[in-house]
Amino acid sequence: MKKALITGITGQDGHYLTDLLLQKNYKVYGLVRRNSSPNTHRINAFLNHPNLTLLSGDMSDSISVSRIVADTRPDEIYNLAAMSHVGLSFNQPEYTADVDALGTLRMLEAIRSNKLEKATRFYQASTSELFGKVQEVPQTEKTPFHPRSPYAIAKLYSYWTTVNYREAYGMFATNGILFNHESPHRGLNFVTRKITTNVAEIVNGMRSHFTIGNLESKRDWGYAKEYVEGMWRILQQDSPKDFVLATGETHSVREFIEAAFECVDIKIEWKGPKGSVEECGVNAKNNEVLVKIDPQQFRPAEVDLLIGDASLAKKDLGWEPKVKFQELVEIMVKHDIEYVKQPYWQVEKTLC
Ligand code: NAP
Ligand code: F7E
Repeated sequence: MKKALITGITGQDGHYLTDLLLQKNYKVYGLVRRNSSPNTHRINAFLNHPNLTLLSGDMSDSISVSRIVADTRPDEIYNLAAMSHVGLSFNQPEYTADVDALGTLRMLEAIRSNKLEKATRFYQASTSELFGKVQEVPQTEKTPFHPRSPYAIAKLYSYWTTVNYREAYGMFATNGILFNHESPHRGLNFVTRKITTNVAEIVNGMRSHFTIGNLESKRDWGYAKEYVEGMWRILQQDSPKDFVLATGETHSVREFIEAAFECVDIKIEWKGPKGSVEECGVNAKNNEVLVKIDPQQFRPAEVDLLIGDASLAKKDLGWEPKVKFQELVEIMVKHDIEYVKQPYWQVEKTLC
């Protein structure tokens, strides 16, 4: 039985990866950080699985990271733990660097200090945010990086540390450069889930409108469930290599909003000067305002356009995403229309 250690197991990707690896008959260990209230809601369904063990640790604490590696001696490590919110990273740059940059170093050093360099394969959750102010369109494994946030800069450190440990110590250490991937398990304060839960609340009569930031930024949005399959395939190769995973399509936040409302038969019309804070989205049928602009949601530096070319993943890994933009939006809206009716929703949204 293969053993895998997942950091960030309580997050969106942690949920899907745990499901995948348990189905593949792995023994799965999850590093979980201490929280004053339960943070395992995404993996509750697996908690009684005999092949899943959660271990207490924190990526900011090298002692716990090293002890967990020593105790579990995994065949594969998926390093998914991160302060993953780009906008918030501007407010918490030091913490973001500690967890997202030094956390990766701590894990790679834990592998070395436990003499597992030749035994343990390492996957680093790298990101399309590395491309930032993009130097070419679409972005591939060869596109130069230009990070635009404390998050992206911390992830750049982790990207190169992973490459360095591969080159310096011959480790099977790889980067998956993943473009945005979403799902009903996405955190509530990322733009897709924010839109789908708000549309769900509007359609259920629980709110009249919601606010949003930059409508024009474009993202290559895929379905998280398919991306964790790519992560696993990256670690099953004969030799370590870095891969872009993306859909090859890009859409703006504005288009995401329009598509989400279309799922509930509402056509959005935009009124007011385009790109201004006075712009708003109204219901074309009755002129009711459904979307307003909130200048607070704009970032000090924005990533305007991301679109990935995952040809290498298709060629080497046989990985190609099937779920594209429209279907992804439908999956999320359909889920959230029911989700916001649950009693705990009122509590959950205030905690977000
Ligand atoms: P997520 O839902 O925000 O999950 C992040 C996970 O990291 C959570 O389990 C969180 O624990 C954990 N974590 C945060 N700080 C930690 C610490 N100090 N010690 C231990 N664990 C800690 O993120 P995701 O969307 O699943 O993304 C997974 C990884 O891929 C992240 O590294 C992210 O930066 C990267 N990535 C994501 C995307 C995307 O579009 N989703 C694209 C490219 C790369 P709590 O549950 O306790 O908060
Ligand atoms: O923003 C704009 C915002 O926070 C997308 C993370 O998983 O993917 C994610 O990072 C866009 C940005 O994701 C709101 O300005 C407008 O242009 O959903 P997001 P992200 O920043 O792309 C990458 C690949 C990662 O690696 C990260 O970990 O939407 N936007 N209005 C808004 N964004 C948010 N959050 N909230 C708004 O109200």
